[in-house]
Amino acid sequence: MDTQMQTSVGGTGARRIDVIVVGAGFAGLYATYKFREMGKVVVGVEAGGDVGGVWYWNRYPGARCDLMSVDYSYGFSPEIEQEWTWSEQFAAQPEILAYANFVADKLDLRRNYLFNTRVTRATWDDEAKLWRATTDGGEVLEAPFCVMATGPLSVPKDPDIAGIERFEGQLLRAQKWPHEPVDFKGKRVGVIGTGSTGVQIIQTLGSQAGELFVFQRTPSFTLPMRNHVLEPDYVAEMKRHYRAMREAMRNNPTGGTRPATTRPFFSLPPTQRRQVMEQAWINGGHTFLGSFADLLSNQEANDQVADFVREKIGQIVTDPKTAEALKPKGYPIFARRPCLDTEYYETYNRPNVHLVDVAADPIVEITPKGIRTEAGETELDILIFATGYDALTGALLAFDVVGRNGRTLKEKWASGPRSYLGIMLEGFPNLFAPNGPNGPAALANLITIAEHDVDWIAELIAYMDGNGLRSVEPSARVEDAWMDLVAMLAEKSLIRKANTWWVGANVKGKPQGLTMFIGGFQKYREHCAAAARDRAENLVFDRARESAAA
Ligand code: NA7
Repeated sequence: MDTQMQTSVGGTGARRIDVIVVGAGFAGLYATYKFREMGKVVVGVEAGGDVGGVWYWNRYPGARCDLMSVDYSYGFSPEIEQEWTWSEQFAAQPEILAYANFVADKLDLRRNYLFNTRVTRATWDDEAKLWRATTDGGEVLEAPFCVMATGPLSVPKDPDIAGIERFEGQLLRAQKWPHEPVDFKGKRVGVIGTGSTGVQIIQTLGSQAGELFVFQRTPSFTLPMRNHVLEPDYVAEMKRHYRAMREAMRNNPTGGTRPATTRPFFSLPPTQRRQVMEQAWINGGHTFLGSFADLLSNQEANDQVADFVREKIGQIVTDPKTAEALKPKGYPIFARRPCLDTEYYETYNRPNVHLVDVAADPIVEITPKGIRTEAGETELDILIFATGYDALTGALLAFDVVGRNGRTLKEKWASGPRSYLGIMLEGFPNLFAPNGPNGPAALANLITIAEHDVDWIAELIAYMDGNGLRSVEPSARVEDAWMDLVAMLAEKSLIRKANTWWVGANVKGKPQGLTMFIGGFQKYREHCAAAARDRAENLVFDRARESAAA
């Protein structure tokens, strides 16, 4: 760490700085840059050995972002936009990690970070108006502001299956993949999990493994990604038009450039609807969802699109029994995050790839040699968990965050996460969570949201600096109103009808419910802008001073 960042060490042994940033993913890196540009002394704390967040950890074969590279990149620096060149429409993990490194180098961000370090506890001192964060390295950081850029998908979740520790083969977790290459040649490989991660691993390992066994509990709907190399002419054009594209992204419900229509499904006659769906299938990507406006609100429209995709699965997969097992049923399409694939369904036509339908033949246990289902044991050399995350709230609840009057975040969120705009929390002054729960995170582009949220926070901090204010938190009234709005919108959406991480269903004992703002990024931005305009009404500044004056 740079010596300029070594600030005063008080009598308590704590290091006194201006802003603590937890995380060196895309939100954390931008926050560190932004606050440093404001003249603040920033220390970032990151559990990984380097920058990149989820892209640092997720090195599994086939890892790739299913948002377009142009969208899934920073918009704050025209220089970075011009200097960095994406090679594919949908970038693979190594390229995204290289991009994060490029940004960190260019902006010299590493000097602000403590790597291989975790925050173990963060406590608000209401008298001193400071957050005090303790790290597992024994360091104590004190700062008026704490930014939790801990990511919505950063706490891996193992499957709830007995016997994991007894497995004698090689056990690999997608979200903590080894840095060394893994040799799959001639090996019997098992994969548990068929969400976005599992789909990417399966389609990649089908041609590498000796035998690949897919233990599928819930099939995902997956649509063709149609990834391709970006031609130099297109890249040049894109670079000329970045500004206009970023503006369009800011005004798009997804925070990306994907078009969204206002056309309802049944406004078109059946033959035209079919044409639109065929075209969406050919175009690939998430364009399907934007082809009709009501796919997440009209069950009948949703059913027809789901039937269309099931029909495609039946056409691709040659073995009728396997095709049937791969067809998702019982939940609306798009209510579980749709995956984008490259020949995922085709992979099941390979003789070395075997689908084990564990909904029909449940897993009993993991044995020293492999996996035992009710029907028998499958012996494996390598077992891969692609079993998801304790998403949205997991990282913030993984350590003690103690707010005003000693109330912990675990207590505040005992019945589910509550926040204001997904950024601030009543009772937790000067604590900010870009991409936090109850915001649009996970339903829109996380980099666009992160940049927006960090800018919003920075503006608030600048306002406080300019007005001699030391602490801020939302009033209980505005937080309740925001939560009512989030719940009211969620109630209208088909998303809550599937058991997914979106609703907390994948973690035993977790409060269930859709805790994301589903009104779209553009509307979210409008809410945030309005909140900033009416700051005095919505936010409580310097509570202590107020009560002293009373
Ligand atoms: P997901 O989407 O949460 O998928 C996890 C998968 O693991 C899912 O298919 C689960 O089946 C499966 N799973 C979990 N536990 C078990 C057990 N015990 N037995 C069988 N199968 C199990 O995580 P991903 O990492 O794929 O994707 C997360 C996000 O990252 C994704 O949405 C993108 O936004 C990027 P289940 O559905 O619970 O039956």
